[in-house]
Amino acid sequence: MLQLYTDSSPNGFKITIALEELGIPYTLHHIRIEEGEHRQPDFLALNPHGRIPVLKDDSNGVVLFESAAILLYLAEKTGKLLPSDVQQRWEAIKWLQFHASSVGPIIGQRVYFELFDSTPNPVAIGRYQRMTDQVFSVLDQQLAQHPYLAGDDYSIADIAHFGWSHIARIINFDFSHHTHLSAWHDRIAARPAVQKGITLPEPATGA
Ligand SMILES: N[C@@H](CCC(=O)N[C@@H](CS)C(=O)NCC(=O)O)C(=O)O
Repeated sequence: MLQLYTDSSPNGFKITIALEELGIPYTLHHIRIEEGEHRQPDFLALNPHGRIPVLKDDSNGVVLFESAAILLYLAEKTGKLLPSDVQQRWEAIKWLQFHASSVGPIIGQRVYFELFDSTPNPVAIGRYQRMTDQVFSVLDQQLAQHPYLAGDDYSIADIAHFGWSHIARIINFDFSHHTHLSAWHDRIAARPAVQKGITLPEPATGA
């Protein structure tokens, strides 16, 4: 059985969406960040960095943190959500890595400076607004040419980016002027597995 430790948040939704898409059984453990459960010794033993999501595979003892690593693991384990053609496969891995290194962290910093910083910092807010728009523009250009990030096939790259675009919509980090990105978002959001995944363990509120 797969054990998923997660909360209602962008990085967590990537994995609930992937598991719902794959239709494989898993046990969901709700780690409540607001209550500090991600800082408890039991959880730190799984991820010393104290972040969700974490996936544990009882069948072989594999324990993974970092959502991109978990998505790759699930794709490899099932042979799904990652194209088999070598060029498209690496296209998907490239866009997955772009998300993990250049999109998720930037939007995460923007969330902090716009929503949570106790002292408003206009320089940081402006910087992360500009950087967010730059990465949205790169995604928009790719999606102007292809229905999905890796080309014709929906893949873990789309799931990774959707985790954060879903939150961006909720908290009004507007990307509607990036029309291809916006249409891609709506296309992904219409998938039944995505609609279920974003409710687990609870729907995000943006609060
Ligand atoms: N790069 C990590 C980021 C994980 C992450 O930052 N998770 C957030 C929730 S979306 C978290 O656990 N935050 C708790 C904290 O920062 O203390 C991944 O992709 O899994």
